[in-house]
Amino acid sequence: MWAQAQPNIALVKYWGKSDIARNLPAVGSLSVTLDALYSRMSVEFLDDPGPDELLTNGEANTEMLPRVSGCIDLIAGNDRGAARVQSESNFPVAAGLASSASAFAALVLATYESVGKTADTLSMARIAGSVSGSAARSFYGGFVELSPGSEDIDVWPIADSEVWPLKVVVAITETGPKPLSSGEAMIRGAETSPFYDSWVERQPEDLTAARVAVQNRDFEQLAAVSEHNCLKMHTVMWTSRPPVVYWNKATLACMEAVRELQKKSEAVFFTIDAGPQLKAVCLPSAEETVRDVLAGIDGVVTTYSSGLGFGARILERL
Ligand code: 2P0
Repeated sequence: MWAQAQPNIALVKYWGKSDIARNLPAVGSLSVTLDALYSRMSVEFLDDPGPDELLTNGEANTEMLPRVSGCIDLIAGNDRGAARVQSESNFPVAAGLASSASAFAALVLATYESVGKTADTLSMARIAGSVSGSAARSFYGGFVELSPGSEDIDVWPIADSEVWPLKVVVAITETGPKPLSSGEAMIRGAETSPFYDSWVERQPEDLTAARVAVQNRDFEQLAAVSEHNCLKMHTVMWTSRPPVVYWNKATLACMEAVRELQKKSEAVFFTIDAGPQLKAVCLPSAEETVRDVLAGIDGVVTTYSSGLGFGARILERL
């Protein structure tokens, strides 16, 4: 039995924690769930208590194993047989493509299924979110909003993918792992960036603007607030001490290309996460042009094109 979840891309970003121990976000966020990229997980419990095992695309993955084991403990307890976990994904991990979001959403669902427990989607999303904040959003499809709350997060879908079928073109500019995890970078930003407090304070107005833009299918408004919110988050990163800069030359070239396309009235905007990849969100009519332009930029290794997809689910067969 396999569970599948897709990565999500935040248009209004999660950056900062209000409670590091419980991994509670300091700000709300709004994302789109992708359909073309996936993580699949299967969890099998053995009779012996021996160490857990994690195979990623068929290879032993000791780096991610402690977080995976900890996540399984939250559902199955730590007095359990060893877990044999297999994971597969069709995109590079740890490259600013939210691989932890889809991986932990799929892992939580696969673990529940394997131990034969049931839980509502929000409870599962909360468990996934306590391991990786963005994973909570991958339980839902289409446009998703997450609200921080003082005790626990709330997360819910605000519009289905069919309601506003936007496209996302991802330009991969580097496939290696990122230099600093987003969790560490967020903590550094909260401690050292002079702009962190106003980032947190101004987040509700960006969330409202984005939510209203989605409700009204107002592409221009969504573009304006998303680019603004993305650049604000990166300003917090750049002004952290020491600074956190995930971009490279090609990231900037992609951003400039998106600006040029906008001048030609193409319906497209950019967003960038904790990595050097640029995600161009566009109307279906602009997808081909956007992909052609981004694929032709020096330093762009490959591009992915995706529609918006569904939340985490169990696969009957692979
Ligand atoms: C987001 N990111 O909203 C933001 C934008 C990266 C940049 O959520 O520390 O790896 O495990 O809770 O889930 C990165 O998220 O962070 C992230 P942790 P996670 O998508």
